[in-house]
Amino acid sequence: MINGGMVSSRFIQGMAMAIASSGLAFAALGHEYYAAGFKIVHPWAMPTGPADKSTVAFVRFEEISSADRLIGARSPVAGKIEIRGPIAPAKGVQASPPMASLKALDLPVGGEIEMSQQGVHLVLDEVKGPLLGDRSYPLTLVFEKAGTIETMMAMSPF
Ligand SMILES: [Cu+2]
Repeated sequence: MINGGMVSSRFIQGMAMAIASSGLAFAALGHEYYAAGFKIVHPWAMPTGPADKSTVAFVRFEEISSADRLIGARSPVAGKIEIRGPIAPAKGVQASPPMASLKALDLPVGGEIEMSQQGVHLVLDEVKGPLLGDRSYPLTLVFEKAGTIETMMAMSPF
């Protein structure tokens, strides 16, 4: 009985450690969501302070096997979300191209799309903040073909 008790408590300890370390790996590698034609990796946004009314969010798309377009996003923590990105300058290359609201973000077959501050990203306006750095909040992504996919956005790039 005593031996059995010790074995099982060691076993439980081992399980707890395994769960803890898999939790760390999960956080480090980022969370993922799957559509039939692509993978959504680690949606995240910048945390906000009490006075902030807007913030930016980023998503990565990988393993795009069927072309689609991101056509919208929404979240209960923002009044509206805009897809924003650089518009091609009329001629030449500028250090920071002007940004504009985009109708859609193309997901081409074989492509890998990484949103960024200088590239395409999401702008959350009318934020019902503060959005705290150690939390996750719902982010719904709307695609032309894949439809609506519910994700959670972490408030950290990692
Ligand atoms: Cu993640």
